[in-house]
Amino acid sequence: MRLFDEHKKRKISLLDGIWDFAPDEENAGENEQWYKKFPENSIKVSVPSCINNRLGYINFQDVAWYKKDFFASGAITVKFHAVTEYAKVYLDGKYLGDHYGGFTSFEFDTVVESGMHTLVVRVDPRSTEDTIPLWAVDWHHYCGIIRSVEVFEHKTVSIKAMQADYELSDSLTSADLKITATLKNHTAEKIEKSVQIEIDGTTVYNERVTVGDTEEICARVKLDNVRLWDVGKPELYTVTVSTDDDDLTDRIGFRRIEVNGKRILLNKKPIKIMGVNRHEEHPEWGFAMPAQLNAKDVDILKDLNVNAVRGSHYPNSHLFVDMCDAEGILFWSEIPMWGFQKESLARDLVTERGLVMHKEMVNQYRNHPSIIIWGMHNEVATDSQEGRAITEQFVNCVRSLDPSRLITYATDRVQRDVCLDLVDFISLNQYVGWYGGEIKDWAGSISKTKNRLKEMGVDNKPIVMSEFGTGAIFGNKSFEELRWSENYQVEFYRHTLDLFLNDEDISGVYLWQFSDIRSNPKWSLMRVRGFNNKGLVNEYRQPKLAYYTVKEIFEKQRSKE
Ligand code: ADA
Repeated sequence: MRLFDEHKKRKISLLDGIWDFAPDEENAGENEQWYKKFPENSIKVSVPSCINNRLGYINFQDVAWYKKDFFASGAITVKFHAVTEYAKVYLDGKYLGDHYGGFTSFEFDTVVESGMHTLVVRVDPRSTEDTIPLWAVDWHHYCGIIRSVEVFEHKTVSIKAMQADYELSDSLTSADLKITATLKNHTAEKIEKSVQIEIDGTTVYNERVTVGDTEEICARVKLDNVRLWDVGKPELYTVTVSTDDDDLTDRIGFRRIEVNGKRILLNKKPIKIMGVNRHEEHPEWGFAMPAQLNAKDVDILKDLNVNAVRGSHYPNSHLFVDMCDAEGILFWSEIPMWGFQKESLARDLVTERGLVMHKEMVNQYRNHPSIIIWGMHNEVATDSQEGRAITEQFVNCVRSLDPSRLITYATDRVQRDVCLDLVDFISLNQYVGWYGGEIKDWAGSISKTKNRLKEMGVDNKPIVMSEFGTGAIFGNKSFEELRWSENYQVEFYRHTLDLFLNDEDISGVYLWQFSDIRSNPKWSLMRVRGFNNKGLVNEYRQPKLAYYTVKEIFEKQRSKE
């Protein structure tokens, strides 16, 4: 689902709704060919959803099967917006294909006779040492078909993808825009099509194109008097590629993000990032957050006066990023590579999967103007040669696909890190005053970090505090600033935000974290209630005391700018 209609001409069947579901704890379904004969004792579940939100399934981490019947005829595309983690897809008893990676979309083209058809999906959420994420992450492994499923019926040629790249002039007043669209011919013969591209209703391309199997078209457009997309000023342009019987719409925005010495510049002006880390997660919905809850989160984020969100730790739904586009909130997107040790980083399959995840993330999300940062990974062994090798590959891959955005990764080991030269700015995850030390130790810790960056010769880059925070149990108030109290969290953010927002070398902050989240049973001894309690709001989005503190500090900071 998007915040606008992607297609007006295309025939779409949205398969969201009630599906048959059969858990396969013994992993017998493939041998027993459940894709041909679905188990009779299956239950009904709604899609999209996370199976873990059903009673009795909270820790379900086994293979499971889903089935749905639908009507279609002719050339079709079956599109899954996200299945966590590994999906094998069968249509009418035959294997259609597979996909690894839980937070990006994938699709299959095929041809069917007119009539009812049966879609069966085998979902494998099991973690191994080659999976991204690994088992031991600090979030709940919600699994299932977590985002929508659609079937497209094509008449002749479909518009598969559209990518908008641009260069802004020095004065940022005009843009050289390059729109690339991929066309796919679903008929057996070559076909001639008249293809149009419109920007905000004005036709900028109108050509007859001969389409073989697939065809890429490219329109170059010079736009003057460009309305810039900016924080709180979300100027968007609607781009539509269409033929007589298909269309594809996306929304783009023009802005420049760059690093200049120790500053991050948005549209040539230094910015102070005032952000939060946010999991797209809710205790009753898991990752399958309904649109209305995502919209409510955006309302709260605006009320909190943030100008940025880090989508920790996986690509968020397009809908949420659309909302960031539409509200002028900056977004950091990353893949779910969290906490890998060097042995795991050395595994070929891990690199291979990580690269695919980066490619899919960049290709699928690149038109969003709110995304200014691609995150390579989070707290992995960047103090090792294995860490350097994989980081180098990720950085090269992402830069070659998209040189227009900033690249970083979040490090928790700056004193020993050997990869910091590879990225545009340095992102520090530090928990002084929580896992170790006292709140008053922050100043010393920051100056130690700066000295180390100098020794390593990377002190010429901007610094962002990508994670810092304290656990506060909602409702736990105290006269003193005791750990786990809301009062300690208030004290912590008063002190740290005063320090960071007034430090010329620090380009911004992402507080850990927006809301409390359900954690992984692995950490149950550290995670009171089974939740990571460092939210400014609890898991039901009720504000803690620190919410108001941060809101006020961010408001003051905004009024200075
Ligand atoms: C890490 C990690 C987060 C969260 C945090 C914490 O920095 O990146 O996902 O686990 O620590 O709360 O300890």
